[in-house]
Amino acid sequence: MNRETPPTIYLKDYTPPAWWIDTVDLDFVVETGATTVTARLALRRNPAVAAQPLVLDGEDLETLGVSVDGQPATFVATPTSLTLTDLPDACTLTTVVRIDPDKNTRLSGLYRSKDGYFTQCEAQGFRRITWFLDRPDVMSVYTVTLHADKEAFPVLLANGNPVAAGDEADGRHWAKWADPFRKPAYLFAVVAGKLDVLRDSFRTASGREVQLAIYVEPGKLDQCPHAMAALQKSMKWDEERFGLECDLDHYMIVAVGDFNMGAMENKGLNIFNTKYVLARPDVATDVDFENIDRVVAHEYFHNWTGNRVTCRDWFQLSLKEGLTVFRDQEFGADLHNRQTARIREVRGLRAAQFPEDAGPMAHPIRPASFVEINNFYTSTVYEKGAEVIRMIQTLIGRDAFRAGMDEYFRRHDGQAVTCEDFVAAMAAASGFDFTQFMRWYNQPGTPKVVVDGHYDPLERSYTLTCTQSNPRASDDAPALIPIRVALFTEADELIAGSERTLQLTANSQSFVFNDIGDEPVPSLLRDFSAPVNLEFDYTPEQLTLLLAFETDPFNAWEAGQRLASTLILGAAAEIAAGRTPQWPDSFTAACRRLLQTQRERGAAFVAEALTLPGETTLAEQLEIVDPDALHAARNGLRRHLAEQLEGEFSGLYAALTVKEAYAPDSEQAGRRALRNLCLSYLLELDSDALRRLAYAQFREADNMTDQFAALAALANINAAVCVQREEALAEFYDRWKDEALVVDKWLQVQSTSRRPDTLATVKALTQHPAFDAGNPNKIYALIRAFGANLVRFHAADGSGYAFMAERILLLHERNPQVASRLARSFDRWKKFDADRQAHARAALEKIRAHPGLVRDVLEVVERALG
Ligand code: B3K
Ligand code: ZN
Repeated sequence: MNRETPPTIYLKDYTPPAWWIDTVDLDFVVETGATTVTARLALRRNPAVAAQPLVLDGEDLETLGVSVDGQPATFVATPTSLTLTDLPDACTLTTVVRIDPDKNTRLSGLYRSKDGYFTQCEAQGFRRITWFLDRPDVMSVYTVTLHADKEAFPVLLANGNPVAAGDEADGRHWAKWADPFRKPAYLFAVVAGKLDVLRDSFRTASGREVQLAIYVEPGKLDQCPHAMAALQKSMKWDEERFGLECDLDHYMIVAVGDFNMGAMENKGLNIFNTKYVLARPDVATDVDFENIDRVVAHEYFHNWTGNRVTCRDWFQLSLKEGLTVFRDQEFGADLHNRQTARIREVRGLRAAQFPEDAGPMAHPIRPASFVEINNFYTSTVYEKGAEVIRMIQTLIGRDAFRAGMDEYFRRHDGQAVTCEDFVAAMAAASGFDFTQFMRWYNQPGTPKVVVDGHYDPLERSYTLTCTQSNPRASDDAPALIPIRVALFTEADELIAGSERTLQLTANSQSFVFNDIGDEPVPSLLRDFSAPVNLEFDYTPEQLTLLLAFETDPFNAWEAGQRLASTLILGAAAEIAAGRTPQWPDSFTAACRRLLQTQRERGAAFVAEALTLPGETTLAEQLEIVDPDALHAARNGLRRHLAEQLEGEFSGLYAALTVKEAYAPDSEQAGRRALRNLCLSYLLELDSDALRRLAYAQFREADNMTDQFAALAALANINAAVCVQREEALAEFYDRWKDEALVVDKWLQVQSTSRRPDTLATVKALTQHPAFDAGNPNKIYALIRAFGANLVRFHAADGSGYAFMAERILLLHERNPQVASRLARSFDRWKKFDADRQAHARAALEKIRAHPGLVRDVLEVVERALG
């Protein structure tokens, strides 16, 4: 193939920068068709490094001028570098470049979206704005001046504080901003747009007043109060839990409809996907409200974990992301419902991170190499990274963890550091030896822990023998795995004193519990104390007991998931062999008890416990997946439960009606979740009356949670005629076609439908006015969500694969980051049968052979084929 292989970057090759950039003065002249950027950089040689030329990074820049200390300079430019030799040890470099944000479809750097111009610089977008040392260990103080048409772009924002503004000729205006904090270029941001603003403020614990502002497209102000409240709650929580105060005078959030990911923590000027800002009960679900809380908090928490202390290099990404996800998880748990928060985290981890860690893109939370850093903003770096931080807290305790955080900031405030630096601060504060623990940072793969229990009646002792393995790791050395356990009697009581956190440090290790009167039932990996697959040879009776009586809600839920998984996987094998699966009455009875105890156990918990494990998670437990059999088995169990428990589901559906005015709090949300779960089970039955019930809920709901739940249940119905389904889909679109985020829901409910004609529907929707082939949210809702629809994407005839390949090739040049995310749909192609594999391989090879394929997609496809 006549293509240049893109270079691989290695962590081991890290060297400190040869130059520092102390201050940056930027001037943006925003005009239709082009923006001119003048940059004045105060450069200084890094005395710790042997003298080297200055090599700046750039991409898609048209260079208009380069001067050093006011004199035109000699330079060597390539499309991606600008090299200057023979510079004095300190000097001012001025560059003038022209960029074209209106044509920037990658949404990296400065780009146009409907209401103005926005930036995204992490990881390497700043080089698309000006020549720079675009690496996080180069930190500078920025001043920024923006000039633009006053009527079209009345709002001009940059990081820091506004220092001056004024009018110019020809109806134009300017504004100057100064950010007092040193920061890496990836935290730079500017915005020029026509935006409405919601203002508020926050008084910090030490009495400083922070001005808060949320900027949104005109007309959307009534969808901002929830995000504002979330911001204020986050600020307070970080003071209380971690003693961290906001250091800014101005904290701004700007929402934009075209954005590659969720949100971005630019210093004092966060830029958010509208999805994580805008909410009103009639347009956002309970889950949306909770996600907004979490994402607003996440970006705010980055102000300390990421911005004040940043990453030395991009391999250290989990230093800020794992830690900040852990912090937002804890915030969410405190704000909503700790039990169900943990359950959902683990559900998410198993659906996304475990497959990633078992597939071609597996990498340690700190990767050792990459081709394209944007491909490593992964579930592993984020969610497994958060699990690693959580394990640190589990091992040393909450107080020592807090002391470790204090020590981390005491040592490293204002610096760009590594994961080792973080762990060293934790070690210093706790005295814990983390040498073995570092394996979690350096090895990929989900460890498997097989546990065996042995009761000795003569000794009255119970011994748990734990054996770990990780075939994805580069060697057999053991990891340090904290395993929380408790023992229960067969008569469902927690055995006093049996709650312990075992530290598994060897490949195989035994732990003895003394003074145990009878053979106990062990509850293992309580609260999911480590991101591992734990196997224990439970009997269904033991799991039923744990589901009913385990006091750790996570492990009670886990027992139910284990029961359901065994049943579904067994049934899938039966179906594949042409037999009809049988369902044991004991499982139905356990589910009935859950429904009956929803008051005591909480509706939110019961809703989680009655949600069967997803097909993607189940598929991970199989060597070769038959997606049709798996799908039939899982839905067969749902239908069986619906038949057996119809009375209970109907009764609870009626009883759980929320009569108070809508509020997205955890109590109400829990009731809605369980009620809507009852509805979705009921719709497994072929009953016109029940479909009318769902349609009535759809019509009458005063909030999006209930309206959408009814729509989602109807959207799965595969009857030859289902008027309720057709009408609900049509009415939903008609009512919400002007609310972009609701249209995304409408697309996604169709792309994730179980119906056999889903691919045809998705193809038709790519031509629908609701779809926009350049908007990431629309692509995620329609195309990526289809890629996660296990049974439809992995259709036996390869049609799903061919479609995905086509969409990736249509998109890759326009938006490499989003195209690369679509390519990840193929990750698990080798888990399917030979015919499916042949189709998937053909699709992947077609993508790989495409001339000019962007390196983002190339890296993913090569690893998949590799
Ligand atoms: N730090 C950003 C992610 C940037 C992704 C760049 N491809 C959002 C976050 O984690 O908070
Ligand atoms: Zn983050």
